[in-house]
Amino acid sequence: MIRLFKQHYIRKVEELEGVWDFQLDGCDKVYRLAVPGCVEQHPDLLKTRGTGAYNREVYVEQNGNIRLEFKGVSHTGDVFWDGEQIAHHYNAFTGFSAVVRNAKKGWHRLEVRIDNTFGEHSSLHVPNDYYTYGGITRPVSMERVADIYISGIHFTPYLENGVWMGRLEIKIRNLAEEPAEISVESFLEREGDGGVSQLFPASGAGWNNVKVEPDSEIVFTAEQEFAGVAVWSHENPALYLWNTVLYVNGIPVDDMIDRVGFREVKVSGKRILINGKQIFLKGFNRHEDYATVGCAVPFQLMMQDMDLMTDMGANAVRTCHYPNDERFLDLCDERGIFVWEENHARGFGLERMQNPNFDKQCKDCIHEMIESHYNHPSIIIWGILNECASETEEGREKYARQYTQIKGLDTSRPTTSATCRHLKDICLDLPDIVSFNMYSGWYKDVPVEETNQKEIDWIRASGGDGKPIIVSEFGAAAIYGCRDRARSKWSEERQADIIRENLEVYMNHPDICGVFVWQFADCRVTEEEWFSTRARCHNNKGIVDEYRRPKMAYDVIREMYR
Ligand code: ADA
Repeated sequence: MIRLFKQHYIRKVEELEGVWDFQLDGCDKVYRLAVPGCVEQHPDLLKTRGTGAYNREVYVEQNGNIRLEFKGVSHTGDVFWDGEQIAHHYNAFTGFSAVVRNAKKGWHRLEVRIDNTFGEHSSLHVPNDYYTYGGITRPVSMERVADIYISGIHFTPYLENGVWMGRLEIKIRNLAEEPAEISVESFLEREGDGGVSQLFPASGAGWNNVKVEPDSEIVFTAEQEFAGVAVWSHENPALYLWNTVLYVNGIPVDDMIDRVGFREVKVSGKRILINGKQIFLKGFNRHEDYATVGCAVPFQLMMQDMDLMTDMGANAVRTCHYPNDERFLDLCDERGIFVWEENHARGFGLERMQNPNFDKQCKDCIHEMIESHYNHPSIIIWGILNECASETEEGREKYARQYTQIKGLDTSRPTTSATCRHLKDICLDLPDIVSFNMYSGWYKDVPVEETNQKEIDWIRASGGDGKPIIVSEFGAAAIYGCRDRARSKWSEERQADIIRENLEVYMNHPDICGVFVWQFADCRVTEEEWFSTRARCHNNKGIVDEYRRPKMAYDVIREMYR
Protein backbone atom coordinates (compact mmCIF):
# COMPACT_ATOMS: atom_id res chain seq x y z
CA MET A 1 0.00 0.00 0.00
CA ILE A 2 1.32 3.40 -1.02
CA ARG A 3 -1.56 5.65 0.15
CA LEU A 4 -4.90 4.98 1.83
CA PHE A 5 -6.74 5.78 -1.40
CA LYS A 6 -6.23 5.15 -5.13
CA GLN A 7 -4.16 7.94 -6.67
CA HIS A 8 -4.49 6.96 -10.32
CA TYR A 9 -6.95 5.26 -12.66
CA ILE A 10 -5.40 6.25 -15.98
CA ARG A 11 -1.75 6.15 -14.95
CA LYS A 12 -0.63 2.54 -14.52
CA VAL A 13 1.01 1.97 -11.14
CA GLU A 14 2.69 -1.16 -9.83
CA GLU A 15 3.95 -1.35 -6.25
CA LEU A 16 7.36 -3.03 -6.10
CA GLU A 17 6.89 -4.57 -2.69
CA GLY A 18 8.02 -8.10 -2.09
CA VAL A 19 11.33 -9.93 -1.89
CA TRP A 20 14.50 -8.32 -3.28
CA ASP A 21 18.06 -9.63 -3.33
CA PHE A 22 20.40 -7.80 -0.98
CA GLN A 23 24.18 -7.94 -0.62
CA LEU A 24 26.35 -6.06 1.83
CA ASP A 25 29.35 -4.56 0.06
CA GLY A 26 32.34 -6.87 0.39
CA CYS A 27 30.18 -9.90 1.28
CA ASP A 28 29.37 -12.73 -1.08
CA LYS A 29 26.21 -13.84 0.68
CA VAL A 30 23.00 -12.84 -1.08
CA TYR A 31 20.09 -12.24 1.26
CA ARG A 32 16.41 -12.26 0.31
CA LEU A 33 14.92 -9.26 2.10
CA ALA A 34 11.42 -7.83 2.31
CA VAL A 35 10.77 -4.43 0.73
CA PRO A 36 9.65 -2.23 2.37
CA GLY A 37 11.85 -3.25 5.29
CA CYS A 38 15.02 -2.66 7.28
CA VAL A 39 18.07 -4.82 6.66
CA GLU A 40 18.37 -5.05 10.48
CA GLN A 41 15.33 -7.34 10.54
CA HIS A 42 17.56 -10.17 9.33
CA PRO A 43 19.36 -12.05 12.16
CA ASP A 44 22.70 -11.72 10.34
CA LEU A 45 22.27 -7.97 9.87
CA LEU A 46 21.08 -6.75 13.27
CA LYS A 47 23.60 -3.93 13.60
CA THR A 48 24.41 -3.14 9.98
CA ARG A 49 26.19 0.19 9.64
CA GLY A 50 27.49 0.18 6.08
CA THR A 51 26.67 0.05 2.39
CA GLY A 52 25.01 -2.56 0.24
CA ALA A 53 22.79 -3.10 -2.76
CA TYR A 54 19.24 -4.29 -3.29
CA ASN A 55 18.50 -5.86 -6.67
CA ARG A 56 15.47 -7.14 -8.51
CA GLU A 57 14.15 -7.57 -12.03
CA VAL A 58 11.14 -5.54 -13.16
CA TYR A 59 9.00 -6.13 -16.22
CA VAL A 60 8.02 -3.27 -18.54
CA GLU A 61 4.86 -4.25 -20.37
CA GLN A 62 5.20 -1.83 -23.27
CA ASN A 63 7.69 0.68 -24.63
CA GLY A 64 7.38 4.02 -22.84
CA ASN A 65 8.47 6.22 -19.96
CA ILE A 66 8.86 4.60 -16.56
CA ARG A 67 8.62 6.71 -13.38
CA LEU A 68 10.00 5.16 -10.21
CA GLU A 69 8.95 6.64 -6.86
CA PHE A 70 10.78 5.80 -3.64
CA LYS A 71 8.94 6.92 -0.49
CA GLY A 72 11.98 6.32 1.72
CA VAL A 73 15.46 4.81 1.41
CA SER A 74 17.60 4.87 4.54
CA HIS A 75 19.59 6.86 4.68
CA THR A 76 21.11 7.42 1.24
CA GLY A 77 19.89 5.81 -1.97
CA ASP A 78 21.57 5.50 -5.35
CA VAL A 79 19.31 3.97 -8.01
CA PHE A 80 20.50 2.19 -11.17
CA TRP A 81 18.40 1.03 -14.14
CA ASP A 82 20.14 -1.66 -16.17
CA GLY A 83 23.38 -0.47 -14.60
CA GLU A 84 22.90 3.25 -15.37
CA GLN A 85 22.48 5.61 -12.41
CA ILE A 86 19.12 7.41 -12.50
CA ALA A 87 18.82 8.85 -8.98
CA HIS A 88 20.74 9.85 -5.86
CA HIS A 89 18.98 10.89 -2.65
CA TYR A 90 20.02 11.66 0.91
CA ASN A 91 17.63 11.34 3.86
CA ALA A 92 15.54 8.35 4.87
CA PHE A 93 12.50 10.47 5.65
CA THR A 94 11.64 12.12 2.35
CA GLY A 95 10.74 10.56 -0.96
CA PHE A 96 12.24 10.96 -4.40
CA SER A 97 11.54 9.83 -7.95
CA ALA A 98 13.28 9.19 -11.26
CA VAL A 99 12.04 8.89 -14.87
CA VAL A 100 13.46 6.44 -17.38
CA ARG A 101 12.69 7.79 -20.84
CA ASN A 102 11.50 5.35 -23.52
CA ALA A 103 12.11 2.15 -21.55
CA LYS A 104 11.84 -0.88 -23.80
CA LYS A 105 9.26 -3.63 -23.26
CA GLY A 106 10.82 -6.55 -21.36
CA TRP A 107 12.83 -7.30 -18.21
CA HIS A 108 15.07 -4.68 -16.62
CA ARG A 109 17.40 -4.67 -13.66
CA LEU A 110 16.65 -2.30 -10.81
CA GLU A 111 19.42 -1.77 -8.28
CA VAL A 112 19.19 0.40 -5.18
CA ARG A 113 22.44 0.99 -3.35
CA ILE A 114 21.95 2.03 0.28
CA ASP A 115 24.26 3.66 2.81
CA ASN A 116 23.47 4.15 6.50
CA THR A 117 26.98 5.10 7.60
CA PHE A 118 27.78 8.14 9.72
CA GLY A 119 30.34 10.75 8.74
CA GLU A 120 30.68 14.21 7.24
CA HIS A 121 28.60 13.11 4.22
CA SER A 122 25.59 12.79 6.55
CA SER A 123 24.81 15.90 8.57
CA LEU A 124 21.30 14.87 9.66
CA HIS A 125 21.59 11.12 10.18
CA VAL A 126 24.10 10.97 13.04
CA PRO A 127 24.48 8.84 16.20
CA ASN A 128 21.38 10.00 18.06
CA ASP A 129 18.59 9.36 20.54
CA TYR A 130 16.80 7.36 17.85
CA TYR A 131 18.15 4.85 15.36
CA THR A 132 19.18 5.24 11.73
CA TYR A 133 18.33 1.95 10.06
CA GLY A 134 19.38 0.74 6.63
CA GLY A 135 17.08 -0.35 3.85
CA ILE A 136 14.34 0.48 1.40
CA THR A 137 12.20 1.33 4.37
CA ARG A 138 9.11 2.82 2.73
CA PRO A 139 7.10 1.77 -0.37
CA VAL A 140 8.44 1.80 -3.94
CA SER A 141 6.24 2.16 -7.01
CA MET A 142 6.82 1.86 -10.75
CA GLU A 143 4.54 3.90 -13.01
CA ARG A 144 4.04 4.20 -16.73
CA VAL A 145 3.82 7.90 -17.63
CA ALA A 146 3.11 9.56 -20.96
CA ASP A 147 5.52 12.13 -22.38
CA ILE A 148 3.29 14.72 -20.73
CA TYR A 149 2.11 13.98 -17.21
CA ILE A 150 0.92 15.55 -14.00
CA SER A 151 3.96 16.10 -11.79
CA GLY A 152 2.25 17.63 -8.77
CA ILE A 153 -0.98 19.11 -7.42
CA HIS A 154 -1.36 21.50 -4.47
CA PHE A 155 -4.68 22.52 -2.91
CA THR A 156 -4.99 25.44 -0.49
CA PRO A 157 -8.34 25.90 1.25
CA TYR A 158 -9.22 29.28 2.72
CA LEU A 159 -12.21 31.29 3.87
CA GLU A 160 -13.18 34.49 2.07
CA ASN A 161 -16.04 36.45 3.60
CA GLY A 162 -17.21 33.27 5.29
CA VAL A 163 -17.27 31.27 2.05
CA TRP A 164 -14.90 28.35 1.43
CA MET A 165 -12.50 28.91 -1.40
CA GLY A 166 -9.78 26.73 -2.86
CA ARG A 167 -6.58 27.60 -4.67
CA LEU A 168 -5.63 24.83 -7.07
CA GLU A 169 -2.15 24.46 -8.54
CA ILE A 170 -1.62 21.71 -11.10
CA LYS A 171 1.93 21.14 -12.33
CA ILE A 172 2.36 19.49 -15.75
CA ARG A 173 5.68 18.24 -17.10
CA ASN A 174 6.45 17.75 -20.80
CA LEU A 175 9.25 15.24 -21.43
CA ALA A 176 8.87 15.30 -25.19
CA GLU A 177 11.13 17.07 -27.67
CA GLU A 178 8.13 18.62 -29.39
CA PRO A 179 5.37 20.91 -28.07
CA ALA A 180 1.85 19.63 -27.43
CA GLU A 181 -1.62 21.02 -26.85
CA ILE A 182 -3.16 20.04 -23.56
CA SER A 183 -6.27 20.51 -21.48
CA VAL A 184 -6.89 19.86 -17.79
CA GLU A 185 -10.08 18.89 -16.01
CA SER A 186 -10.35 18.83 -12.24
CA PHE A 187 -13.10 18.12 -9.76
CA LEU A 188 -13.67 17.44 -6.09
CA GLU A 189 -15.94 14.68 -4.91
CA ARG A 190 -16.81 13.25 -1.56
CA GLU A 191 -18.05 9.78 -0.89
CA GLY A 192 -20.83 10.83 1.39
CA ASP A 193 -23.20 8.37 3.07
CA GLY A 194 -24.25 5.65 0.66
CA GLY A 195 -21.75 6.70 -1.95
CA VAL A 196 -23.52 9.91 -2.85
CA SER A 197 -20.84 12.23 -4.14
CA GLN A 198 -20.90 15.95 -4.57
CA LEU A 199 -19.08 17.13 -7.63
CA PHE A 200 -17.29 20.43 -7.55
CA PRO A 201 -15.94 20.98 -11.04
CA ALA A 202 -12.82 23.03 -10.65
CA SER A 203 -11.80 25.02 -13.65
CA GLY A 204 -9.48 27.87 -14.32
CA ALA A 205 -9.06 30.31 -17.11
CA GLY A 206 -6.84 28.86 -19.78
CA TRP A 207 -7.03 25.26 -18.73
CA ASN A 208 -8.00 24.29 -22.26
CA ASN A 209 -5.95 23.92 -25.43
CA VAL A 210 -2.76 25.23 -23.95
CA LYS A 211 0.50 24.73 -25.81
CA VAL A 212 3.26 23.22 -23.70
CA GLU A 213 6.84 23.71 -24.87
CA PRO A 214 9.22 20.74 -25.19
CA ASP A 215 11.09 19.60 -22.08
CA SER A 216 9.29 22.10 -19.84
CA GLU A 217 6.99 22.29 -16.84
CA ILE A 218 3.97 24.54 -16.48
CA VAL A 219 1.51 25.21 -13.66
CA PHE A 220 -2.24 25.61 -14.10
CA THR A 221 -3.81 27.62 -11.29
CA ALA A 222 -7.31 28.59 -10.26
CA GLU A 223 -9.03 30.09 -7.24
CA GLN A 224 -12.65 29.24 -6.88
CA GLU A 225 -15.56 28.99 -4.51
CA PHE A 226 -16.64 25.67 -3.05
CA ALA A 227 -19.92 26.63 -1.48
CA GLY A 228 -21.57 24.15 0.84
CA VAL A 229 -18.57 21.91 1.46
CA ALA A 230 -18.25 19.89 4.65
CA VAL A 231 -15.46 21.27 6.84
CA TRP A 232 -12.46 19.22 8.05
CA SER A 233 -12.15 19.26 11.85
CA HIS A 234 -11.03 16.98 14.67
CA GLU A 235 -14.64 16.14 15.40
CA ASN A 236 -15.64 15.69 11.74
CA PRO A 237 -12.61 15.19 9.47
CA ALA A 238 -14.46 15.53 6.14
CA LEU A 239 -12.24 14.65 3.21
CA TYR A 240 -12.66 15.22 -0.51
CA LEU A 241 -11.02 13.37 -3.37
CA TRP A 242 -9.49 15.86 -5.75
CA ASN A 243 -9.33 14.28 -9.18
CA THR A 244 -7.38 15.88 -12.01
CA VAL A 245 -7.27 14.53 -15.57
CA LEU A 246 -4.83 15.64 -18.28
CA TYR A 247 -5.84 15.55 -21.95
CA VAL A 248 -3.42 15.74 -24.87
CA ASN A 249 -5.08 16.53 -28.18
CA GLY A 250 -8.38 15.64 -26.52
CA ILE A 251 -7.25 12.22 -25.28
CA PRO A 252 -7.01 11.53 -21.51
CA VAL A 253 -3.37 10.53 -20.92
CA ASP A 254 -2.81 10.98 -17.18
CA ASP A 255 -4.55 11.60 -13.90
CA MET A 256 -3.75 12.28 -10.26
CA ILE A 257 -5.99 12.02 -7.21
CA ASP A 258 -5.20 13.40 -3.77
CA ARG A 259 -7.29 13.90 -0.67
CA VAL A 260 -7.97 17.37 0.65
CA GLY A 261 -9.93 18.95 3.47
CA PHE A 262 -11.47 22.36 4.00
CA ARG A 263 -9.89 23.73 7.11
CA GLU A 264 -8.04 26.89 7.97
CA VAL A 265 -5.34 27.12 10.65
CA LYS A 266 -4.56 30.54 12.07
CA VAL A 267 -2.55 31.96 14.94
CA SER A 268 -4.49 34.63 16.76
CA GLY A 269 -2.66 36.13 19.72
CA LYS A 270 -1.82 33.36 22.12
CA ARG A 271 -4.20 30.95 20.46
CA ILE A 272 -4.18 28.47 17.61
CA LEU A 273 -7.49 28.51 15.71
CA ILE A 274 -8.86 25.83 13.44
CA ASN A 275 -11.72 27.23 11.35
CA GLY A 276 -11.90 30.14 13.76
CA LYS A 277 -12.24 27.90 16.81
CA GLN A 278 -9.50 27.80 19.48
CA ILE A 279 -7.94 24.37 19.98
CA PHE A 280 -5.80 22.81 22.71
CA LEU A 281 -3.37 20.23 21.35
CA LYS A 282 -3.18 17.04 23.44
CA GLY A 283 -0.44 15.18 21.69
CA PHE A 284 2.29 12.61 21.57
CA ASN A 285 5.76 12.69 20.11
CA ARG A 286 5.94 9.58 17.91
CA HIS A 287 9.10 8.10 16.41
CA GLU A 288 8.71 5.78 13.42
CA ASP A 289 10.15 2.76 15.17
CA TYR A 290 8.75 -0.61 16.22
CA ALA A 291 10.45 -3.45 18.07
CA THR A 292 10.65 -5.99 15.27
CA VAL A 293 10.59 -3.91 12.07
CA GLY A 294 12.63 -0.82 12.92
CA CYS A 295 11.52 2.30 11.05
CA ALA A 296 9.74 0.29 8.31
CA VAL A 297 6.50 0.31 10.28
CA PRO A 298 3.81 -1.51 8.28
CA PHE A 299 0.41 0.07 7.94
CA GLN A 300 -1.26 -2.36 10.36
CA LEU A 301 1.08 -1.20 13.13
CA MET A 302 0.62 2.47 12.22
CA MET A 303 -3.10 1.86 12.67
CA GLN A 304 -2.45 0.25 16.05
CA ASP A 305 -0.41 3.29 17.14
CA MET A 306 -3.21 5.56 16.01
CA ASP A 307 -5.79 3.50 17.91
CA LEU A 308 -3.69 3.57 21.08
CA MET A 309 -3.07 7.33 20.90
CA THR A 310 -6.73 8.08 20.27
CA ASP A 311 -7.73 5.63 23.02
CA MET A 312 -5.67 7.80 25.35
CA GLY A 313 -7.59 10.84 24.10
CA ALA A 314 -4.91 12.46 21.97
CA ASN A 315 -5.92 14.87 19.22
CA ALA A 316 -2.39 15.61 17.95
CA VAL A 317 0.92 14.02 17.05
CA ARG A 318 4.40 15.51 16.48
CA THR A 319 6.46 13.70 13.85
CA CYS A 320 9.66 13.87 15.93
CA HIS A 321 12.15 14.50 14.41
CA TYR A 322 11.59 14.09 10.68
CA PRO A 323 8.91 13.97 7.95
CA ASN A 324 6.68 10.93 8.29
CA ASP A 325 5.39 8.12 6.09
CA GLU A 326 2.45 9.42 4.03
CA ARG A 327 0.26 6.51 5.03
CA PHE A 328 0.44 7.68 8.66
CA LEU A 329 -0.42 11.22 7.57
CA ASP A 330 -3.36 9.80 5.59
CA LEU A 331 -4.51 8.15 8.82
CA CYS A 332 -4.24 11.49 10.64
CA ASP A 333 -6.33 13.09 7.87
CA GLU A 334 -9.01 10.42 8.30
CA ARG A 335 -9.03 10.55 12.10
CA GLY A 336 -8.91 14.34 12.45
CA ILE A 337 -5.56 14.18 14.27
CA PHE A 338 -3.62 17.47 14.14
CA VAL A 339 -0.02 17.06 12.98
CA TRP A 340 3.10 19.06 13.76
CA GLU A 341 5.43 17.83 11.04
CA GLU A 342 9.06 18.82 11.20
CA ASN A 343 12.20 18.64 9.13
CA HIS A 344 14.91 16.17 10.00
CA ALA A 345 17.05 17.46 12.87
CA ARG A 346 17.60 16.52 16.49
CA GLY A 347 19.87 18.11 19.00
CA PHE A 348 22.57 19.68 16.82
CA GLY A 349 24.99 22.03 18.55
CA LEU A 350 26.65 24.67 16.39
CA GLU A 351 29.48 22.36 15.36
CA ARG A 352 27.10 19.86 13.80
CA MET A 353 25.17 22.71 12.17
CA GLN A 354 28.47 23.83 10.61
CA ASN A 355 28.83 20.53 8.73
CA PRO A 356 29.33 21.68 5.09
CA ASN A 357 26.38 19.50 4.03
CA PHE A 358 23.98 20.76 6.71
CA ASP A 359 22.36 23.74 5.00
CA LYS A 360 21.67 21.93 1.72
CA GLN A 361 20.51 18.71 3.41
CA CYS A 362 18.08 20.76 5.53
CA LYS A 363 16.94 22.77 2.51
CA ASP A 364 16.27 19.64 0.47
CA CYS A 365 14.41 18.02 3.37
CA ILE A 366 12.14 21.04 3.88
CA HIS A 367 11.44 21.31 0.15
CA GLU A 368 10.64 17.62 -0.26
CA MET A 369 8.55 17.53 2.93
CA ILE A 370 6.32 20.45 1.93
CA GLU A 371 6.15 19.58 -1.78
CA SER A 372 4.88 16.08 -1.03
CA HIS A 373 2.83 16.63 2.14
CA TYR A 374 1.25 19.99 1.30
CA ASN A 375 -2.30 18.72 0.79
CA HIS A 376 -2.72 16.90 4.12
CA PRO A 377 -5.36 18.84 6.09
CA SER A 378 -4.11 17.20 9.31
CA ILE A 379 -0.76 19.02 9.09
CA ILE A 380 -1.34 22.33 10.88
CA ILE A 381 2.23 23.27 11.88
CA TRP A 382 5.62 23.05 10.14
CA GLY A 383 8.49 22.61 12.61
CA ILE A 384 12.27 22.81 12.22
CA LEU A 385 15.52 22.07 14.05
CA ASN A 386 14.54 20.38 17.31
CA GLU A 387 16.91 21.54 20.09
CA CYS A 388 19.55 22.92 17.77
CA ALA A 389 21.91 25.87 18.34
CA SER A 390 19.30 28.61 18.61
CA GLU A 391 21.35 30.34 21.29
CA THR A 392 24.02 31.36 18.75
CA GLU A 393 24.10 34.07 16.10
CA GLU A 394 25.26 31.62 13.44
CA GLY A 395 22.53 29.22 14.46
CA ARG A 396 20.00 32.03 14.23
CA GLU A 397 20.95 32.70 10.62
CA LYS A 398 20.13 29.08 9.79
CA TYR A 399 16.85 29.14 11.71
CA ALA A 400 15.85 32.34 9.92
CA ARG A 401 16.78 30.91 6.52
CA GLN A 402 14.72 27.78 7.12
CA TYR A 403 11.66 29.66 8.37
CA THR A 404 11.90 31.88 5.30
CA GLN A 405 12.13 28.84 3.04
CA ILE A 406 9.00 27.36 4.64
CA LYS A 407 7.03 30.59 4.20
CA GLY A 408 8.16 30.69 0.57
CA LEU A 409 6.60 27.26 0.06
CA ASP A 410 3.51 27.56 2.26
CA THR A 411 1.95 30.61 3.90
CA SER A 412 -1.12 28.66 5.02
CA ARG A 413 0.45 27.07 8.11
CA PRO A 414 2.25 28.51 11.17
CA THR A 415 5.84 27.59 12.03
CA THR A 416 7.59 26.61 15.23
CA SER A 417 10.69 24.95 16.63
CA ALA A 418 11.14 23.03 19.89
CA THR A 419 13.89 24.67 21.91
CA CYS A 420 15.81 23.52 24.97
CA ARG A 421 18.08 26.59 25.07
CA HIS A 422 16.26 27.75 28.17
CA LEU A 423 16.72 31.39 29.12
CA LYS A 424 19.26 31.87 26.31
CA ASP A 425 17.46 31.18 23.02
CA ILE A 426 17.78 34.14 20.60
CA CYS A 427 15.38 32.88 17.92
CA LEU A 428 11.98 33.18 19.62
CA ASP A 429 11.01 36.18 17.51
CA LEU A 430 11.24 34.12 14.30
CA PRO A 431 8.48 31.45 14.48
CA ASP A 432 4.72 31.96 14.69
CA ILE A 433 4.48 29.64 17.71
CA VAL A 434 7.04 29.24 20.52
CA SER A 435 7.63 25.68 21.73
CA PHE A 436 9.90 24.34 24.44
CA ASN A 437 10.96 20.96 25.76
CA MET A 438 11.03 20.71 29.57
CA TYR A 439 11.76 17.63 31.73
CA SER A 440 10.82 18.97 35.14
CA GLY A 441 10.82 16.06 37.57
CA TRP A 442 13.02 13.82 35.42
CA TYR A 443 16.40 15.31 34.47
CA LYS A 444 15.97 17.96 37.14
CA ASP A 445 13.95 17.63 40.31
CA VAL A 446 12.57 21.11 39.98
CA PRO A 447 9.04 22.27 40.80
CA VAL A 448 6.99 22.01 37.64
CA GLU A 449 4.85 25.09 38.13
CA GLU A 450 7.61 27.53 39.06
CA THR A 451 9.92 26.25 36.33
CA ASN A 452 7.13 26.54 33.79
CA GLN A 453 6.23 30.09 34.82
CA LYS A 454 9.87 31.16 34.75
CA GLU A 455 10.17 29.76 31.21
CA ILE A 456 7.02 31.50 30.04
CA ASP A 457 8.02 34.83 31.62
CA TRP A 458 11.36 34.56 29.86
CA ILE A 459 9.69 33.66 26.53
CA ARG A 460 7.44 36.70 26.82
CA ALA A 461 10.48 38.93 27.39
CA SER A 462 12.65 37.36 24.67
CA GLY A 463 10.79 37.69 21.42
CA GLY A 464 7.91 35.34 22.09
CA ASP A 465 5.52 37.91 23.52
CA GLY A 466 1.93 37.50 22.42
CA LYS A 467 2.56 34.18 20.69
CA PRO A 468 0.98 30.78 21.32
CA ILE A 469 3.15 28.52 23.47
CA ILE A 470 3.37 24.73 23.17
CA VAL A 471 5.12 22.40 25.59
CA SER A 472 6.56 20.22 22.82
CA GLU A 473 8.17 17.64 25.13
CA PHE A 474 7.90 16.58 28.74
CA GLY A 475 8.01 13.18 30.39
CA ALA A 476 10.07 10.58 32.19
CA ALA A 477 11.59 7.18 31.57
CA ALA A 478 10.26 3.86 32.85
CA ILE A 479 11.38 0.37 32.02
CA TYR A 480 8.31 -1.67 31.06
CA GLY A 481 7.51 -4.05 33.92
CA CYS A 482 9.67 -2.21 36.43
CA ARG A 483 7.35 -1.76 39.41
CA ASP A 484 8.45 -0.17 42.70
CA ARG A 485 6.36 0.80 45.73
CA ALA A 486 9.05 3.39 46.51
CA ARG A 487 8.18 4.91 43.12
CA SER A 488 11.88 5.37 42.31
CA LYS A 489 12.98 6.77 38.98
CA TRP A 490 12.81 4.27 36.09
CA SER A 491 9.74 2.64 37.67
CA GLU A 492 6.39 2.81 35.94
CA GLU A 493 4.93 4.38 39.08
CA ARG A 494 7.34 7.32 39.00
CA GLN A 495 6.80 7.91 35.28
CA ALA A 496 3.06 8.02 35.89
CA ASP A 497 3.54 10.49 38.79
CA ILE A 498 5.77 12.81 36.74
CA ILE A 499 3.40 12.74 33.74
CA ARG A 500 0.45 13.57 35.98
CA GLU A 501 2.26 16.40 37.79
CA ASN A 502 3.37 17.98 34.50
CA LEU A 503 0.00 17.67 32.77
CA GLU A 504 -1.78 19.23 35.74
CA VAL A 505 0.33 22.37 35.24
CA TYR A 506 0.51 22.54 31.44
CA MET A 507 -3.15 21.74 30.78
CA ASN A 508 -4.26 24.50 33.13
CA HIS A 509 -1.91 27.34 32.21
CA PRO A 510 -3.68 30.14 30.25
CA ASP A 511 -0.66 30.76 28.01
CA ILE A 512 -0.17 27.13 26.91
CA CYS A 513 -2.22 25.92 23.92
CA GLY A 514 -0.75 22.48 23.52
CA VAL A 515 1.28 19.67 25.05
CA PHE A 516 3.10 16.72 23.47
CA VAL A 517 4.13 13.87 25.76
CA TRP A 518 7.64 12.58 25.22
CA GLN A 519 7.12 9.99 23.99
CA PHE A 520 4.43 7.65 22.64
CA ALA A 521 6.57 4.46 22.47
CA ASP A 522 10.06 3.39 23.51
CA CYS A 523 12.43 3.49 20.55
CA ARG A 524 15.85 2.11 19.71
CA VAL A 525 18.78 4.53 19.97
CA THR A 526 22.32 4.46 18.57
CA GLU A 527 24.68 2.65 20.94
CA GLU A 528 27.52 4.95 19.88
CA GLU A 529 27.36 8.06 22.16
CA TRP A 530 24.01 7.03 23.77
CA PHE A 531 24.44 3.69 25.58
CA SER A 532 25.29 5.17 28.96
CA THR A 533 22.09 7.16 29.49
CA ARG A 534 19.78 4.88 27.54
CA ALA A 535 19.17 1.56 29.28
CA ARG A 536 18.81 -1.30 26.72
CA CYS A 537 20.01 1.19 24.10
CA HIS A 538 16.44 2.44 23.98
CA ASN A 539 14.84 5.74 24.81
CA ASN A 540 12.56 4.42 27.55
CA LYS A 541 10.24 7.41 27.95
CA GLY A 542 7.50 5.71 25.98
CA ILE A 543 4.03 5.48 27.45
CA VAL A 544 4.02 2.09 25.78
CA ASP A 545 7.17 0.05 25.20
CA GLU A 546 8.54 -0.82 21.77
CA TYR A 547 6.03 -3.71 21.51
CA ARG A 548 3.23 -1.24 22.35
CA ARG A 549 2.68 -2.76 25.83
CA PRO A 550 1.15 -0.02 28.00
CA LYS A 551 2.95 1.24 31.11
CA MET A 552 1.07 2.65 34.11
CA ALA A 553 1.30 6.17 32.69
CA TYR A 554 -1.05 5.06 29.89
CA ASP A 555 -4.04 5.29 32.21
CA VAL A 556 -2.92 8.63 33.67
CA ILE A 557 -2.84 10.19 30.23
CA ARG A 558 -6.11 8.50 29.28
CA GLU A 559 -7.72 9.98 32.40
CA MET A 560 -6.33 13.47 31.83
CA TYR A 561 -6.54 13.78 28.01
CA ARG A 562 -10.08 12.48 27.91
C1 ADA B 1 15.07 15.89 23.82
C2 ADA B 1 14.89 15.42 22.39
C3 ADA B 1 14.19 14.10 22.27
C4 ADA B 1 14.67 13.12 23.33
C5 ADA B 1 14.41 13.73 24.71
C6 ADA B 1 14.88 12.82 25.86
O1 ADA B 1 14.07 16.77 24.20
O2 ADA B 1 14.17 16.36 21.62
O3 ADA B 1 14.48 13.57 20.98
O4 ADA B 1 16.05 12.90 23.18
O5 ADA B 1 15.16 14.93 24.81
O6 ADA B 1 14.42 11.67 25.90
O7 ADA B 1 15.68 13.31 26.64
